[in-house]
Amino acid sequence: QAIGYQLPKDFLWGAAAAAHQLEGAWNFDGKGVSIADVMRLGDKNHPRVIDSKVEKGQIYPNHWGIDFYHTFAEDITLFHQLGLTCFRTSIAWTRIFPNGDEAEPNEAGLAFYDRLFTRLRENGIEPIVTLSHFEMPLHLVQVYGGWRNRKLIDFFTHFAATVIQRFHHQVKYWLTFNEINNQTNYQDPHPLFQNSGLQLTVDENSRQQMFQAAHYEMVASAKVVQLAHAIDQQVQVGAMLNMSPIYPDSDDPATVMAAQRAMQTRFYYGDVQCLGIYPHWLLLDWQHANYQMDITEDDYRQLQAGRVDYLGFSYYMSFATHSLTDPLFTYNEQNNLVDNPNLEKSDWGWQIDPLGLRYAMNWMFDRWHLPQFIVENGFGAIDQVDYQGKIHDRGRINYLRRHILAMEQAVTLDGVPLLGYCPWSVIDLVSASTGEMSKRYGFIYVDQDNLGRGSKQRLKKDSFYWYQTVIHSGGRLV
Ligand code: P53
Repeated sequence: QAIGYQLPKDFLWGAAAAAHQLEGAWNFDGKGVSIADVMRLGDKNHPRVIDSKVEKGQIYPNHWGIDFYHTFAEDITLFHQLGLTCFRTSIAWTRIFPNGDEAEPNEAGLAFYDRLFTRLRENGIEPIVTLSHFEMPLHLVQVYGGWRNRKLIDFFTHFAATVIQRFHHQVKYWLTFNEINNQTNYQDPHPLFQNSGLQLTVDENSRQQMFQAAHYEMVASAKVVQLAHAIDQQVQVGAMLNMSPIYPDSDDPATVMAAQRAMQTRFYYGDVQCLGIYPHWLLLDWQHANYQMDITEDDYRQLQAGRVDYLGFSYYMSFATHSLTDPLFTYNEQNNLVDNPNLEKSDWGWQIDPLGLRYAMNWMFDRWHLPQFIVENGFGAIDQVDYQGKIHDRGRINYLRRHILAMEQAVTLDGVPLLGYCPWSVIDLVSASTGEMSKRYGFIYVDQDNLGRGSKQRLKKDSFYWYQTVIHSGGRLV
């Protein structure tokens, strides 16, 4: 890609979502129960309760989503009006393999995505598809213990081969595991469950279990890269990291070193998926901790042969760490992070840092030398509908504007190759961390509350008209 003063002509302007957060229809047409279907409604002070099965009388917002399963045709008309040239969503594994371990897929599930991708293409919108976005079959958790089990590699690659074989003419860009590195925060049960379907007892070593589960996922991802290329050389498979860069909170060298190790820890997944190697510091860390890891010689070969074609990432915020005295500088996401007094926060406490996006893009390109794709970036906020049915979401526009400018500078001034940009989200949907509807991200408002009540009517926010102009001008008018 040539370095210039503009974004490339074929730059993809899109928006993102995920199956379990918008489709609803959780038990329609043969769909199985996913891990998202047993997570109750929470809020910023009350983590979502995870049930072992669907309980009568409990509130599970992903069961209804925004009913996109039934409204996608009309919703895509709105996406087209918005001017999207791509749309990122995921395939719910449970629509294709309800339990995850079947040999034969559920045709009704495949038919749904066929209709969805066809409708997108008819509207000139390129689908970008995540294979695993926090929605694995619950059965695989109950019977196999989730990704702690090596068998999951085969189940996942069978699922991936089935959908890539079926849809490779319609879908060129795939992503394997959404935000695979959220589980760096292994002290919190939610990312372990959402990423890997892990439910651990207190006497299990959650740090070691996390590394093991992530290893199986990355081997599976590497196999998917290879099988996808064997099916169709045009297909591009990406990794997907949650990029929240971690700064030192002072210029004290012990803080700078702590920040370096924190970055190495939070992003080693990128080393494995982009370079096909485990970093030495981590192998030594495992030795030091006396972890017996199940990693075979063949696994190493797979990782090397299945390096990703591009790097997808989400960007919402940056973190900062204090200094450490431990000679290994072991990163602990629950204890080491501190507020950055230079930055403002969203109502959910997420630090707003547009320049951090440019910093992160440079950091990742220096390290992995791969084309990038921003597959999420956005601002969760409460929106008010006024008496005329208008939504003046100035805070969201301001957030996105500043991030787009930083992204453009990373491309035009720093020369980072970038395939596209997908804000989260095109339309209001169920929050992944809290299950709330009221933590809104969309350009399109959905009249529905946290309990699923409302007309489900779609309304264009001010940000809809603003982003339309951004896209139309090729990113010049922000
Ligand atoms: P919600 C944590 C931190 C940053 C992004 O998040 C995260 C998470 C996990 O919730 O998730 C991504 O809805 C994720 C989406 C999610 C979006 O960011 O918690 O890929 O599924 O909806 C926004 O406010």
